[in-house]
Amino acid sequence: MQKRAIAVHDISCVGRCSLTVALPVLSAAGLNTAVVPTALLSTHTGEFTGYTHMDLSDQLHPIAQHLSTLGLHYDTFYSGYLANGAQADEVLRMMDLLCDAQTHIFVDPAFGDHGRMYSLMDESMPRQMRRLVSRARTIVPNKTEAAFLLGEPYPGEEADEACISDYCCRLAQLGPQNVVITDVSFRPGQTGVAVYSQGMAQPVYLFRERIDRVFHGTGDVFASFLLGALMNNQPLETAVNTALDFTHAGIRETLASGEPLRYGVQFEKVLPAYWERLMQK
Ligand code: PXL
Repeated sequence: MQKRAIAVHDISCVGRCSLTVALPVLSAAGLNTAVVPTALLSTHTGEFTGYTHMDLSDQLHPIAQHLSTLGLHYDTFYSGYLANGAQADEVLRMMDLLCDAQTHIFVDPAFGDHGRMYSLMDESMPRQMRRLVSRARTIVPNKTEAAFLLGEPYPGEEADEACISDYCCRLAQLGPQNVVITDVSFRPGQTGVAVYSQGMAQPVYLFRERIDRVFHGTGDVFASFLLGALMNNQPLETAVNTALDFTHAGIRETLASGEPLRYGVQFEKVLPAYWERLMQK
């Protein structure tokens, strides 16, 4: 039977992030994907100014309530960028209404990067996002979000293995079975992720060549590729490798095209190869 996903993120009309990434990637992974927008923005808040922003908090519960009457099973519930911290309450209520014991709750706590929270975030966001993290089976914070979720200051670009390993263990203690921390680097020229599951003594680290530019929406592209691979039954480490490969392939396409990086990663061009990889059993 075809698997069903529900993705709960903002819609940024232009800029390739959130739902405009999650929907095509999960669809390419063969999932029947429902979308619930948390906010509507004209662009993401990264390298644009003058964007519009509409908070859709008051829609989340009515939408979830109606959807719950349909009696559908969601194989995964994928949450990301929220309009404000209080919206976490609404997302938890959605989980109550729409998830069952088999639903893979996958939380991308998308609220910051490079040591700072995103522009529109309020101070309650790390504490509120921690509540979603506690309900999740898998979380994919970047290094900034991992630190802030734990109430720690940003460890800087040079966070060492002991620091990242400590973050993984402490985040897993909040509840999630799987913790994948992105934007990890112990050496110039490399970037990668820490992959940790409850019960492991240490995370596994997977690296790729670092391309020293800021690519907007990379976290969303990586998380969506990862979830698509997990839902196609790839084991965690294999799925992370798949996500890293295709995120990097998308980044190379973007650089080769010359499109300004604020318009996001050209993931579209790698979707056929992604599908092929998922179909190799
Ligand atoms: O990619 C994360 C993200 C999602 N949604 C909005 C953003 C950002 C990052 O800046 O601004 C609106």
